[in-house]
Amino acid sequence: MHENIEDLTHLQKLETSTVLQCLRSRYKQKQFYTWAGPTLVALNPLKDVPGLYSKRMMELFAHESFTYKTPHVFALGQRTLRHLQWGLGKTHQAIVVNGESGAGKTCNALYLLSFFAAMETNNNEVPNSDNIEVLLCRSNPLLEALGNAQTLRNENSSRFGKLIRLVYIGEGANTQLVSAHIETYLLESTRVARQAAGERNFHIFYQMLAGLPESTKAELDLLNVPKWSIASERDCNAMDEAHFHVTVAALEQLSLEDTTQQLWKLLAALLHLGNVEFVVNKEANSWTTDQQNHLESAARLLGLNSNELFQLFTVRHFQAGSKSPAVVRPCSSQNECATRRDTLIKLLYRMTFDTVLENINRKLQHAVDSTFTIPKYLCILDLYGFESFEYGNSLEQLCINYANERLQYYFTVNYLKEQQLHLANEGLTAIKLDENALDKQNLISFLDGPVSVFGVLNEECYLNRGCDDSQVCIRIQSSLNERTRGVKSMPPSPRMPRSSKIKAPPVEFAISHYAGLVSYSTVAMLDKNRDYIPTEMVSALSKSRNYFVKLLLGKDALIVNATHTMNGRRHTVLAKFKNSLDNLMRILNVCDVHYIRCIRPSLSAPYYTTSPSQRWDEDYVDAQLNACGVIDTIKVSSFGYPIRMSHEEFASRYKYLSTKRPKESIEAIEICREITESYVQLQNEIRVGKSQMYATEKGIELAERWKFRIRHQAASVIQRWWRERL
Ligand code: AD9
Ligand code: MG
Repeated sequence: MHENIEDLTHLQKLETSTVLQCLRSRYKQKQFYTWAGPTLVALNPLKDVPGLYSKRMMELFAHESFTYKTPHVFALGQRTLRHLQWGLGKTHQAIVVNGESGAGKTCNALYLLSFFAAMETNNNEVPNSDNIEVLLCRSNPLLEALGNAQTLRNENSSRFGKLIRLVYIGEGANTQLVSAHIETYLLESTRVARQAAGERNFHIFYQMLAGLPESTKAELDLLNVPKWSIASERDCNAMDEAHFHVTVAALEQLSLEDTTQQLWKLLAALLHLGNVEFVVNKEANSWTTDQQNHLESAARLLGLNSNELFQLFTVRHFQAGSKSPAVVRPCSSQNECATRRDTLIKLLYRMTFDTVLENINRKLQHAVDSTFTIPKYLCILDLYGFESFEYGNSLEQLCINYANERLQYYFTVNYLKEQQLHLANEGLTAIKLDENALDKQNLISFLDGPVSVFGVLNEECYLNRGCDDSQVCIRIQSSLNERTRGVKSMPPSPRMPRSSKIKAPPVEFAISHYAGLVSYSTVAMLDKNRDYIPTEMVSALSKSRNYFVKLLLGKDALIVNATHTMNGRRHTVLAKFKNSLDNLMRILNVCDVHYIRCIRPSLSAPYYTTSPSQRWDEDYVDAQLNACGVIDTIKVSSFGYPIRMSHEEFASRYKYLSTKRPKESIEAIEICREITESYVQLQNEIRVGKSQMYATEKGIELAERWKFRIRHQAASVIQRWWRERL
């Protein structure tokens, strides 16, 4: 039997196979959205669906009398907006969009944003280009140009997490959007210096190479260069030039024209820096380069002296104490020079991203006079989904999966509480909840608590005692071995060289996340966590003749200083990330949270496949449903009573077990009560709720068996009656 219903929790049998069946049949019928209780499951159509997000559709969902029962992203938007406008639930609202890479998080978040923007435009009689909703929509292509990239999974993958906070004032129909703020999380800045095979750098580089006029390219020394090592021109695609113009238009519309020229200058400098390689001069115990032209161009564009710039890459400064003079020593390997060069590239890119974001935020921010009105927030969270690669999961994946672990825990706790309330309202207080769902807290403290994976990685960075990758791994494994639930030592990965005699030292540890087991590699993890920026680099940049570089640094210098803790230690990447997630959780805590779980039906690239059936990979969908907790949600909502049906249906199905007959004068609920009360064995297996029946598999099996027996007996009685009369 195929059930095609709009809410998965209404499935008669709540289990993975029926959920999958239902979603598959809906997908084939081009029904891409389904409720799972209050959560919206969004299947990625992998291509544009005419009319699905049209203006007409928005109007339909925005209509006062429209109930938001039909599953759609606009229905969730409308429900959230109603909560905010009419003060249903908490004052502030949040929508969390999650799912794996390419599942459709960013698309759904954008549709939500355009829905909220359209609601405002409806309210404003004359749309004004300075309106927040207009500015917000315009800022998106710019942020995507700087923060998105083509990956193996997604041609437009967001490489940063994003929280858009919309600020409203007023009540009911007079609620009005007045201000907004965009917060970002952990930009994947390593990508700017190096990309995995088959992936690209951030879009902006290719847009610039494809779209800048020749005259500007000449000014930036970008002409006649056979190859850029950080962003090959050969990787430019047909759309980059068109997207370049969209980015430039966004910069203009946000009145950031000033920034535009500076931005090209800085990005060109990064391209030049990426091409600088290092050659050792053994006699002079120093380094030279064959790419003097690129070094000169980079130095000119950054407003620095080329010699001084080269020194930053090739010479290390040590300082024993704050009062003792610095000791200077050439770098010991080509690798070390390249790492220092990449540190500068990453630092400059990160600062550029932050500065553009700051400018956007400045435009979006309108002072809200809170004397007369309390601002209400509506937040949209588009955070990277759970990630697990076969090899080489590193600090980035640890952060991403930790964030998902915390969001999932938050969801489970709150959802459980809501369900408890729901059951209490149903008059079923005696039902015990599955406390195991809360066990996940152990794993979170295991990741970020005082004695934890983060604890070890941070301590080693602070102590700086030269622990190698394998020692770090052993420390993570051994100091935490009492908490075996979360961590297991892993055999060396097949890529690691193995010797039959020498046992390879461990560099991998595994964590059993709610979404699956992930094996992490400790190779270079400490360096990534330390994210060391040499002080001589900061002081050289502060002397730049380019005011934009100084501007970038002025802000970041504060950050660099601020990243020193009380006892003079720099905050690590993990410490900063944990901090920003703590803040995020504080925001979510004061919000009613609504969820969109995005599911990608198969790994096939958008547009390339033709028939919908080709685009459905059952195992892959199953894994995602588990990973983003949809199955959990449904299980939680069934609490050991997975079968639910209306009183009427139960009464009509099991009328044989009752002495009463369904009649208009007798309410179905009375028949249900009579059945469960008269069959002692059913009492704990089938419960009568105020709005529906709750049953276990066993309860239904018993009821069916008795029904069969009674019908059989009745049939025999009738047969006997006839036989006696014939
Ligand atoms: V990542 O974690 O940032 O790599 P997302 O954000 O989950 O990822 P994204 O929204 O970028 O995925 O969607 C990936 C692609 O799927 C898009 O580029 C579209 O081609 C396609 N997509 C996603 N959602 C829709 C949709 N609702 N309608 C049509 C869609 N196409
Ligand atoms: Mg995205």
